[in-house]
Amino acid sequence: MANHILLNLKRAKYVLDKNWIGNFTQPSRFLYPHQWNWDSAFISIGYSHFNTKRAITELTSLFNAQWKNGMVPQIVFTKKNLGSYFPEPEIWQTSRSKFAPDNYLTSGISMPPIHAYAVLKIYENSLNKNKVLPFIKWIFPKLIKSHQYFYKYRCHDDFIYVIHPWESGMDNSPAWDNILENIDINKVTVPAFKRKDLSTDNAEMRPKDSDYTRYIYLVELFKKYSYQESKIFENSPFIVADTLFNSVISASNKALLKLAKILKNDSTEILEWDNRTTNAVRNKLYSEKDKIFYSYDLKNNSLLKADTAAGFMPLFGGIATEKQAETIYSYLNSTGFCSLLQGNCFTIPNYDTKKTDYDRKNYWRGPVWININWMLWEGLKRYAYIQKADDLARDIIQLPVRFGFFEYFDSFNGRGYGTKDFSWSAALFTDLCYEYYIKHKKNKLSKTRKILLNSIVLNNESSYAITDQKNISQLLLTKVKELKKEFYTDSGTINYQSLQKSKQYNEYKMITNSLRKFDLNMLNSENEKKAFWINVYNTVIVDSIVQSGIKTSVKEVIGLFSKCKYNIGNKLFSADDIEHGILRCNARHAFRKIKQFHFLNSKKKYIMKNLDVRIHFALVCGSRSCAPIKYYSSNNIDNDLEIATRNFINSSEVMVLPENNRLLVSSIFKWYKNDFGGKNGIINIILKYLNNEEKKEFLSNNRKKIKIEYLYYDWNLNK
Ligand code: 2M8
Repeated sequence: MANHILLNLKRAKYVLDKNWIGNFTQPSRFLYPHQWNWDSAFISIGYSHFNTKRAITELTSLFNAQWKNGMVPQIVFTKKNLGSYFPEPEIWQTSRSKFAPDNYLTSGISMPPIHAYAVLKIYENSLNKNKVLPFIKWIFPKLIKSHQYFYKYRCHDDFIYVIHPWESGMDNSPAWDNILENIDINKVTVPAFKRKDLSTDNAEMRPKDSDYTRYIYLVELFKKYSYQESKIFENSPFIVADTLFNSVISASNKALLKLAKILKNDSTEILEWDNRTTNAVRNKLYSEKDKIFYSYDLKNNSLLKADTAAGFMPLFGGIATEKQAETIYSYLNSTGFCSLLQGNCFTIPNYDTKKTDYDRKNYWRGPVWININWMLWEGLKRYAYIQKADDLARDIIQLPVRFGFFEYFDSFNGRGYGTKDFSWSAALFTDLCYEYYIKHKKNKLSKTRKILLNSIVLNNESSYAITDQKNISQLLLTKVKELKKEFYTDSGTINYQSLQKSKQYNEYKMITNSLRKFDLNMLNSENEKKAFWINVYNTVIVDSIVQSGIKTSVKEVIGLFSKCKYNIGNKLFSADDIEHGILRCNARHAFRKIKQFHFLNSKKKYIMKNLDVRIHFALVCGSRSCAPIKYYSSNNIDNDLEIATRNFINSSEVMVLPENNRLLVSSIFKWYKNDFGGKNGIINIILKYLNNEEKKEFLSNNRKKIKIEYLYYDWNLNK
């Protein structure tokens, strides 16, 4: 595991420790000094990996302040910090409600109920499940009660509705603009107030005063009706079926089902909730034309057409049908939201960057949020959009590593905005590091890591498919194409499990066996050789993974690249032989001191005459950070390598950040720095292929000033 991950995990822990005040964690020490509803859930997910006790205390504190009707409040105030936030208890006056808790000061609204989801994570991540069980038993009825509250008091046409932008979590989302603008603020008296969230340099990141007037207008209205739900529903202008909120409750319903199973409790009611929400969202909030889900204004019976990240959240809730998922994915993975091949942006901004009112700094109107990315990451995995999920995960990790644990980030230059040392950024960063590195290392690698001491010949069976040598390479490539069609997903990843069991793989093996009789002298031109060896490299890797039963990462087997070999024309070739020996013209492996082929090695005669650095964007080492796998033909090899290189350089593996004088690039550039010709060579190749003219100009004018940093390499399997 990269050292910088360990170092930054420590930093994340430091942020959480600093914000921990004994029984809960402040979202941030100055801007948000009390306990927040969904923040606590996200934070507890971070703790669940290294401090179960704290994760439990965090949620226990929140649920201790649960209202008598089941509502979990948006804010639980800490007496000793009163006076530093607005609005505080004297504005909320929650004692006007008969349901307010007796011994706690809280606000009078709620937030997206992600707690059941968090509780399940705490259980799943705990090393001693029996120790956690009493907490699960304690909190389960409270979680049920909190969902019952929504389905009983806050449900209309099967939608759970929110009564305040603060309840949605996305306070000043463009989705609320119309409703807020149309509020006649003279209907309820709004007292004079003084905001506490503004400092000398953050006004452009925070909501406007006119928004705050409306926020407080709504609070005054709630007070006027003593927080009675039916009165609020009748009289308030803000009654919204929020797509994010309904997706979150749906994800939590599904978590509740799992918790009920663990506790052997009845789950009929939960199932019924989940069906109601799922059907309502699927049928009424989806716009096939706009490729997104919208929130719905229940007062005016109209969709709130703002293309925000909330519109993709039905992936997180497991609500979208496969067809809907496919459609919204095509928008989620488009340039408006920083697509996979776009490059030079961090994914996903909270609002379509192409909209005229997209605002890269203003919170909830454009920047990238770690919690939203995290939920979408979970959702994308649920629907098997693995490459995109990894892309989001990478940015959840990269952004804090490069720019600090900020509240939100600029999608185009990564700059952190809002408050510093923000708790959920640290917590969810921690979660992803554990998911991608630590757990993987502890649970999977250490148990299964094998060392290959002797060579394994992968094509060593007696069955041959062909006797006509001339056709072998052609056939092999056709078969690769066939396998690709069948088992490689659109995003370039491979479904290894089904591949292994397939008829096609058996047929493919018969061809690889025929390679034993292949006469390498038949490869005449450099192009023929290049295409042949790239394809063989990509197939020997697939075969090595399949045959050594790798489950999570090529790192599970030490020696995979050097000991798994193909017999080709009676000579054994490992992936290292092909890459460093042949294609890189007998160079050194990135981590070794000597050249691949010893001076007496008979394979030296197959070495390419010239190194074509573009091979680095075509060789697929079976990991998530590699280029997507493709078939290369000798006729088109030049063009194909041009495309592969252009795709790679314009993907998120290369980021030019003028504001910071930084160039973030894939670790491939670090390992093969010499192949590229050092720092200058790296800049040259990027300049040659980069599409974005502005960034190109910056790069060429600032060669000396620019600092190159390397992105972390994800060695997890590209399955
Ligand atoms: C922000 O909202 C609070 C009000 O709840 C505020 O601006 O004062 C939002 O980002 C919200 O989602 C978040 O839970 C809260 C605390 O981090 O801050």
